[in-house]
Amino acid sequence: MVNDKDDLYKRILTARGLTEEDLTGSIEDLPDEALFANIDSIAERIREAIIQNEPMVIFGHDDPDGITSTYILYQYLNSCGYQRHSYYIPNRNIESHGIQQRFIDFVREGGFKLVITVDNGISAYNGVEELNALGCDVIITDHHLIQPEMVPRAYSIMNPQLPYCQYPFKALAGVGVALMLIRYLANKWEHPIDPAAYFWAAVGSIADKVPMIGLNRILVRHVLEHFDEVQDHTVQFLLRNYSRVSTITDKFNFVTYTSRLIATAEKKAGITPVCALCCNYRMLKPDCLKSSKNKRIIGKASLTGSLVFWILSRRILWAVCLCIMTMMT
Ligand SMILES: [Mn+2]
Repeated sequence: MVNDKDDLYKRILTARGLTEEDLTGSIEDLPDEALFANIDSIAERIREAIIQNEPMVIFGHDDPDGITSTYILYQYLNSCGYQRHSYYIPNRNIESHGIQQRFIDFVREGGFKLVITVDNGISAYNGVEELNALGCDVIITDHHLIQPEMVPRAYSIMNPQLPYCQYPFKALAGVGVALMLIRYLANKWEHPIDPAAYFWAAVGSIADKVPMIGLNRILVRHVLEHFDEVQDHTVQFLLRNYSRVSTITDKFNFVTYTSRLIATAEKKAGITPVCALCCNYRMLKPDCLKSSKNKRIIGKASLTGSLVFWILSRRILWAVCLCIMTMMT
């Protein structure tokens, strides 16, 4: 009987493409981030930017994976006390994918000296050339496949798909790569990561539909096991509007619910991710709601509040009610 059970267990694992380690590994077992090619030069360049107080901008892909990547890197640098970093996510209603003229103009006008791409950039050869011509260093962090003829001449590139990259787990989402960068910085600078970064990395990874094996699975399980440590305002806000979360299944459902909200918002929301990231929902006025569909708003606002608004923007009426209540108080 025992053998039958063992056999069944192994068959289930095989059918799902899993190994025993996928189910037992912990966050402490993750590969050393130092195995990422170029990561040390990237950390050094970011440290230099912080020490020199250089203006830096995070350029994110306009999908849930890119939004969460931008969010966790921005928040980590915030937690380090850095105050000159900003972010830019193209508005898919009016801009094409990748580094386009609008962003190059934004960098020129803002006098940015460093661009860090998250979840995109590995094939932005021309865009990086133009940024280089402005005297701006570009760090690429990405997980997309390499097209050798398109690899930009960037300051440095972090991507597990690089042929010379020794990092063993290749199926990371863009936000997984961003998280590994943050983990490396946290280790090097002895400055802890907010547990919420793991939560958003799990959400972004699920939304990006990366295979739930190896590191990705460990990440999601870590979040479920340490769910109560996540004090992020956005998560707390969403939880207040969600049914009771007590069992591990409730927690898993909440993580997948959040990833679906983001994915749905990204596909259907008239209010685009960039507007949502840049508008603090508490400051939102009906005019902004009306115009935000086609207007690109760039700025440095409360990312936490704005992520809440963005998620809520799936429920426009709800957001309008919030605005009215805010104006009345
Ligand atoms: Mn992605």
